[in-house]
Amino acid sequence: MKPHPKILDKIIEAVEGSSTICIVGHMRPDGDCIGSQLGLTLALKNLGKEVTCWNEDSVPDKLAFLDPQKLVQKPRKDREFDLVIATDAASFERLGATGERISQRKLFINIDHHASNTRYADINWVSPREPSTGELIFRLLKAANWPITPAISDCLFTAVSTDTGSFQYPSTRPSTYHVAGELVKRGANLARICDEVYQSFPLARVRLVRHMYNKFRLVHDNQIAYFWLKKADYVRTGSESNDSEGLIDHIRAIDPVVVACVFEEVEPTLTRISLRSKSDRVNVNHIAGQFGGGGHPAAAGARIEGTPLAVQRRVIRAVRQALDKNS
Ligand SMILES: [Mn+2]
Repeated sequence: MKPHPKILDKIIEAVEGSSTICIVGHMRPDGDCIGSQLGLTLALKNLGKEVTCWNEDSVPDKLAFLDPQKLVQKPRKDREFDLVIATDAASFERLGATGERISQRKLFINIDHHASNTRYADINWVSPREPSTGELIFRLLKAANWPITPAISDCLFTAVSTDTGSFQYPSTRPSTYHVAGELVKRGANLARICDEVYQSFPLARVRLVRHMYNKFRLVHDNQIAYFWLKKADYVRTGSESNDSEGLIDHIRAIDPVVVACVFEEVEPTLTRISLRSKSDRVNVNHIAGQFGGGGHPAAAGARIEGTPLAVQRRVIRAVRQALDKNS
């Protein structure tokens, strides 16, 4: 094993010197966020720490199997903590309402892999070459010699698997497979995880997928694919915002498509965009950055004010420009 970075010693020391610890994550949590939050929560509970795990939004249904004890809870008022650790949250704003609830703390640690991370805590372990925060949590537990139980392995394997698109995204490295192997060795239940996460879509989501295939548009020589998700689409299909996660991968997977974009209506004049790029030619983190958002070179997002049509025009124009500049 390579020697671990010094910052890990600082984090381990901070955890060992704390009794009350709160683990927080970003709004609309994904597999990496929930897996990292829960994996770390379980590990620190096993050390005898008093651990609270907070997220503004609830655990998506497909990840509920990771949390039979219902450890992930909505933030509450007036709690004090020796230590707060944020996982997978690129900015303080991404914590949402949770951010307002963690002001009574002695120390704040930020563990994340987003290149756009704003380093908002007292100790920031930000490693953009890592494809998931789950991999960082695994390295932390290994370096600290804190036991990695089968339940923790399930959480971290889910984190690593979901943030790499099942080990397919180019961010996947040899060490990612190594970590996944170590987690399976420690009891991660592959069959259960794959069944729950990838083979158990609710029917409402399938209706949403059908809607997406009917409505998506191709522009710029079929190199850009996009579609809109309106509130009415959720109502009509009986689905909820959670169900739209990963929908973008369907249009990303079309051969001539280089950049995929989903526009989602939040309010009549507020749109959430998700961007995916299949090529080094287009860095969608930069495009999202033009609109006040961020993420990774191949996957990023933003929230943009304006009428839907104006937002669509501005975003598609930015994507066209990025494609033309590097063609
Ligand atoms: Mn992540």
